[in-house]
Amino acid sequence: MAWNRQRLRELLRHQLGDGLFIIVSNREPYIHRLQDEAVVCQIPSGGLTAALDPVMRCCGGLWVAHGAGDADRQVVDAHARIQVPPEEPSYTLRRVWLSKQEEAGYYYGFSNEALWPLCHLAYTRPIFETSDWEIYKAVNRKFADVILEEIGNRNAFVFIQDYHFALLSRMLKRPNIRTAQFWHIPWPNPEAFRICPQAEEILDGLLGNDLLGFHIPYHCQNFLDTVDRLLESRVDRERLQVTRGRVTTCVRSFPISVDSEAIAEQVADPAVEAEMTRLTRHYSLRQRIIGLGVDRVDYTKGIAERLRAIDRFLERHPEFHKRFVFVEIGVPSRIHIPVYQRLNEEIEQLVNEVNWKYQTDGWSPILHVNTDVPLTTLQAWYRLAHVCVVSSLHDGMNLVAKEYVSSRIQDDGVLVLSHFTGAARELTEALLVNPYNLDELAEAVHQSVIMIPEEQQRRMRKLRAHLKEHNIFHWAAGILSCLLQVELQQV
Ligand code: GDG
Repeated sequence: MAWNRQRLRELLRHQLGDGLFIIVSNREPYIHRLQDEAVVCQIPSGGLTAALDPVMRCCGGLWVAHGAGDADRQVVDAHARIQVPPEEPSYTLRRVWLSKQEEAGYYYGFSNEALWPLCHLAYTRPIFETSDWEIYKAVNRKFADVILEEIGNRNAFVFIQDYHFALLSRMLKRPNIRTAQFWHIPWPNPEAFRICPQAEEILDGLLGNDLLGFHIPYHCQNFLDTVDRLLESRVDRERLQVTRGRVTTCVRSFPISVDSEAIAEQVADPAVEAEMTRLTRHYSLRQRIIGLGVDRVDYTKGIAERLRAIDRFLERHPEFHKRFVFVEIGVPSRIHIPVYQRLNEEIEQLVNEVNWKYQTDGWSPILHVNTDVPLTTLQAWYRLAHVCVVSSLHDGMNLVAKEYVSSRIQDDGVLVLSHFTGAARELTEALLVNPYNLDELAEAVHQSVIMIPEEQQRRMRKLRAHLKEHNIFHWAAGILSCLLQVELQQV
């Protein structure tokens, strides 16, 4: 039987006992902003929130995160807490306040200028500033203090998210606390990782966890190789665990996913269908073949490569002029970092160049949407698109690929997917491509637009069947039951 909300809830009720369950992440699942002098609550886009909110709704507990919204302070109680989601309060959000300087050093600096490029092999050089590292450590300490205050002397399971908190588990180490950490981005090989001046401290920090999760076995192997090479410890490759001092850390893969059944229901909603009609009219898309790309604008996502491939496809196949439109939805992110500013400019320029080259009779091949689109609109695009292109140069998993497949309720459409995503290990019925190979990517776009309906269905059915089983609850149940077992063994 596939994992669902109910089974996950039972697992947690059964195994958690009276223990407190805590999630820690940099980004909060709900953010309060001021709009036209009123406070509005928004759900930030990004893979992590989409994945973990359904889990938290299931089990209650506490979510600790950076309070980043300009109205966040107005709505919390004296302990910086608020019940969420607003429409159906089911768990507590505890906000941690960071100064501009802390945000600059910990988030933009060490997390996103050092660790992000270090772990993604996308040929962007990491920048290691000692001052950023000092702030990163201090912010990890600040979160640890908040969490310890919340836990008191209860038993607690803390589930830490991502590369913003490499040092947190070590700081939380107490007999009443068990921690698991999920690293949402790739782990590179030891040669790539060892250039980091703080490599040993980071590895030592992560080995404070009882359980450390990555998306795919390859990232686990890279992590074990890195520890073996750089740190005094015992690496057991049979059992996939590392012992350092008196702590043993299990290292396992848990491929993250989406709530595929919920997505299939949501996209069939009349509101999504009305939005499909509106978009088709508004952008004159009737009779057109629609291609789609959706990302946070990031140099790891291969957006420029994708746009160049569309150019190459149109160059080689003029019969698709006026028939094909590629919709590129790119939400700007991390815009305080210069390399991201340059990337936004590069994409803007490429879109203009390709459109200028081909546009005629009211047709432009690329429709560029560079703002965050509402969920209903995103789902309408997923349903309208005949092909979705995910061309990441390196990506831990990539949830867009899984959302697109989950939205294809008529079993049609084609997914073009980079080999260098975690998702490519599972979604093998996609057209798998090397995004560095422009001709191959352009050819995959061509193949998908000429693919006969029977072949589309054969592939899409297999992809959908896989996600029905390997959904977000399967991921959460895997990692949480593994964490809760760790507790039982060690008591
Ligand atoms: C990291 C890892 C891993 C995007 N634009 C809009 C929007 N989105 C949503 C998508 C999707 C999410 O953002 C992006 O998820 P990804 O998985 O592609 O990417 P990252 O943010 O880089 O996430 C990644 C993930 O963590 C989870 O572990 O898969 O490898 O890099 O959910 O739908 N949502 C809305 N409007 C937009 O304009 N509503």
